[in-house]
Amino acid sequence: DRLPALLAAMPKAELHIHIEGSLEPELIFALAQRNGVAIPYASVEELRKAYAFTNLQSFLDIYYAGASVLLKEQDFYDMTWAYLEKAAADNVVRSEIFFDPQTHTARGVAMQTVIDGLHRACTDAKAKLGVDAELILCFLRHLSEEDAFDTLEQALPFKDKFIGVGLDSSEVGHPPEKFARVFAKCRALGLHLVAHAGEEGPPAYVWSALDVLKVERIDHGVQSPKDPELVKRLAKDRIPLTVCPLSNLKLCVFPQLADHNLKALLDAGLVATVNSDDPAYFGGYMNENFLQTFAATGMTAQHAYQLARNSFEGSFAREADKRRYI
Ligand code: ES4
Ligand code: ZN
Repeated sequence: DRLPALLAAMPKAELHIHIEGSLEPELIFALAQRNGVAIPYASVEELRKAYAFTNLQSFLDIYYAGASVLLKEQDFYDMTWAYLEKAAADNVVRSEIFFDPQTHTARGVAMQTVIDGLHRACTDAKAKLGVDAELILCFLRHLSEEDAFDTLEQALPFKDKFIGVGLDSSEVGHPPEKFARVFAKCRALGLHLVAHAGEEGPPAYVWSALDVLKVERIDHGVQSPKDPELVKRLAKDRIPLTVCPLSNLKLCVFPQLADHNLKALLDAGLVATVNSDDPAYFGGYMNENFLQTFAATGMTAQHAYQLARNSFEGSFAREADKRRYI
């Protein structure tokens, strides 16, 4: 069976990766030591044992704790470079990387420190790894719209270093329309727009991400099939869904990988893609997501090609770069 080799070797784009979710326990401990930050775990093994999640919130609590070791520009660089080396090994040629500035600015880290470290790693990746990487700034939806506006203002001096904005963190109870005005401003500034919706939340959140925020892609969106009219809309407008199978498994969105609806989304003609989300926490980077999901669901080489094509169609790369792969 040559499917695993195809999955590993095919060039692909990653459209849904939180860079703070690529922090491996070993690097968390190394940075804690380097920066003199105390963490409530005695060892790498003990920390890894805490990665037993029951839902999104149970993960987020530990994810924000892990990010507390990031203080210096070099810390942000080292984290991003480690991810980009793994992406290159998985034949990811384009990556659109989410970052959560509020997690850092709330601890007194300057916006410039965050963005400069992340962006320097992206620049080096193009030259040294052949990976084309760009940044997407995410607003934390459990915080206020005012806090998001403040974050945008702090980031605008560095607007040439990120290509868009997203919306992440605790979904249920924080619908997209809470951020209508800040997304309208980002749209007027010419930034790309995406939002997490339909990960745990209802189809109504996917509708309002599209119609109120006017996003170009939906992150996750796996709850969409609960509303057949929504599936029609996603198909008609070719709205990409950045699906994250191992994330959905680890956060108990689906009881088993065999129950995942990725194959159904593709067979319905949707522009679904495969992504790693928070690979250090969910048990695998891109190729591990492809390999495990294909093994569990009986998808074929046709599905593999479709997923690779979808990843480039859905990306915000320059048209000429996208056409090289589609
Ligand atoms: C996230 Cl899996 C997931 N969902 C929502 N927000 C996030 N931030 C980092 N990972
Ligand atoms: Zn995510």
